[in-house]
Amino acid sequence: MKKILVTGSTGQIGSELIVRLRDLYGRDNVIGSARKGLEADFAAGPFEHLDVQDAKRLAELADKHQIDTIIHNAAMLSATGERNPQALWAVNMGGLYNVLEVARERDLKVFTPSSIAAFGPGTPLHNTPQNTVQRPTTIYGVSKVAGELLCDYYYKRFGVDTRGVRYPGIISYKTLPGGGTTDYAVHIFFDAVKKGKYTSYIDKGTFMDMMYMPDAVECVIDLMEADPAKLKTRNAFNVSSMSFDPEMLAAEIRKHIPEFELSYDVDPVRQAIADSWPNSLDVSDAREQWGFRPKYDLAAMTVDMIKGIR
Ligand code: AKB
Repeated sequence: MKKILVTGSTGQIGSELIVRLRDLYGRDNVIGSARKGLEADFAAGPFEHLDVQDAKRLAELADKHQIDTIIHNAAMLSATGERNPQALWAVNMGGLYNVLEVARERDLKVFTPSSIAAFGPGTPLHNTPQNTVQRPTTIYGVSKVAGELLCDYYYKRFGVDTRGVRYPGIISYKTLPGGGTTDYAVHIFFDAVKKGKYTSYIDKGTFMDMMYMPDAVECVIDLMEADPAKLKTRNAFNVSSMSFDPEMLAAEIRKHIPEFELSYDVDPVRQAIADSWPNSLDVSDAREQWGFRPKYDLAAMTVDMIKGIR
């Protein structure tokens, strides 16, 4: 990667990823982009307004900046998607299609994240394999399965160097998530530190995969720098570094904030989504093919989160 365009660079993952990319590849070699109206830090490095549904503008930016890689993060998440499925399809699928077409025409590399949402009922819940049943029940999940297949197709049919991971819930104290089902695992830390209590919209006993932001950022770089000959999987790799339910997370937080209280007010929409997702992923393909080695487990992440928020 020499000249990188990051879409959705003001979002939860995009805004932290771009900082690391600029450290590694040089400030002026990493172009941030987001829709007009989203807060952009123009002082931090080159930034362009881009709605990924606008194919012409995307192509113009690729040419203007002589891009060789697109890291395509712009997307709507699971809970927001259920409120407006039509908009999600237009943004997630329209955006990815435009990115792949621009990449095909210019021989660019593409990273695009899939998600644990690409799984659904019928998928093995524990140690979910890389290749298994994918019958999601959310529009977000449907867009992720379609996106994985589209990336696979562009790789096989046109030779576009497409790479991706299935992100679990991503936890950070620097940027807040928006519109996801796993967001509770971020909010709980802020409320624990600031109020000493949290009301969870996800029920006890609901396990989901999670990852700490520094590992989520590093895995994009590791995957994009991996030797293409070693990558057998072109749809999206299972990645995860921990799996917990709200009770387990609360118990870890109580090691640092003993008075922390957890209560529940379950949201049926997000609970149904969480219930349809795996409890824990098998990440062995990512380990074997490009050396995925996350650094943070639940204990290490909890220490860092609480320190960061305080
Ligand atoms: C969401 O909850 O929608 C996302 C995801 C797992 O893709 N965090």
